[in-house]
Amino acid sequence: MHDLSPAAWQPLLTTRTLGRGAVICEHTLASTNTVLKDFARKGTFREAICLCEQQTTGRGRLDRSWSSPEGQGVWMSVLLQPGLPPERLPLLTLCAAVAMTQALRALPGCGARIKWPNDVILCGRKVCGVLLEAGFAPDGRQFVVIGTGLNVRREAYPPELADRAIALEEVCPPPERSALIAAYLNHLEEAIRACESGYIPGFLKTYRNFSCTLGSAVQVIAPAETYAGTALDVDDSGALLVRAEDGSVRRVLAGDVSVRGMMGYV
Ligand code: BT5
Repeated sequence: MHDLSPAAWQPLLTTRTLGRGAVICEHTLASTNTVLKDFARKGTFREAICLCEQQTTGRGRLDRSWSSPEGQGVWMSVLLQPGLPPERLPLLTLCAAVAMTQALRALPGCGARIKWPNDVILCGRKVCGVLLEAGFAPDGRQFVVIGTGLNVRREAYPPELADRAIALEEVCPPPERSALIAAYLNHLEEAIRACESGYIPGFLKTYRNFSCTLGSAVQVIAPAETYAGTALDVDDSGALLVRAEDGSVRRVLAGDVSVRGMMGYV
C-alpha cells in the first residue's frame, strides 16, 4: 500500500471530520492548492484533502515557486469552510504551522520551531512552508485552502537552497509519510477548533512557545518599504507586531511581506 493513500493514513486519524471526507490522491498534479481551489470555486467540495507524489508547478507565497519532486516530501492541501471572520483567516496559517511543528516535535531530535508566519524550521533551515489561499464558493460561502509542503527526503529541495532548506531525514529517520499526514491533520483540527471556539489566547500561547521570530531583530520587506525592528508578539488575527527603529509599533500582515532575521534566514 502506497503511504500517501487515504487507506494508509485515515485509520490513524483521531479527528472528528478533518480528513474523513473527499480525498484526491494522484501521482502528479500542477499544484494541490490549485486543484482544491478549482473544486471549491465550482462548488464540487466543501471539505477535501488533496495530495500527490510530485507537483509540476508547486507554489509558494508572492508567486514564488515551491520545489516538490517525486516521492521526496508531503505535498498536500486541505480545503475547508472556516468558522472564523475574514479578518482572522490569517490565523489559519499559524494553525497549520503549529500543527506541523507538533507533528515533527513528536519525532526524536526534531526540535521544530516556527518562523513567522509560515515557515517550520529545523536546525535554522526551512523544512515546511504553508500557503493559505481563500475564495468564495458558488453559494457565496468563503473557503480556504491550506497547503503545506514538507521536505522528507534530501532531494526535496534543489542544491542552491541548501543554506536555507532542510529535509526531515537530515535530522532523524523519517517515519512513513502516512504517520506524518495523520499527525498533522489531527493537530490541525485541534488548532482550528480552538481558534473557532474562542480559545485564541490559548492557541497563541502554544504558537509563542514554538516561535523563533518573537524577541528577534527582523527586517520587514513590504512592497512599499523595507525596515528593521524587533518582533514583539502576534495578535489575535495572526499579525506580527514589530517595534520599528523609530519606536513605533507596526502591525505586519502576512499577505505581501517577507520577514528575515537580521543574522540570516531565521
Ligand atoms: C511557502 O512559500 O513556504 C509556501 C509553500 C507551500 C507549498 C505547498 S506544497 C502543497 C501546496 N501546493 C502548492 O502549490 N503549494 C503548497 P514562501 O514563504 O513564499 O517560500 C517560497 C520560497 O521557499 C522559495 O522562493 C524558495 O526560496 C524556497 N523553497 C522552494 N522550495 C522549497 C523547498 N522544497 N524547501 C524549502 N524551501 C523551498
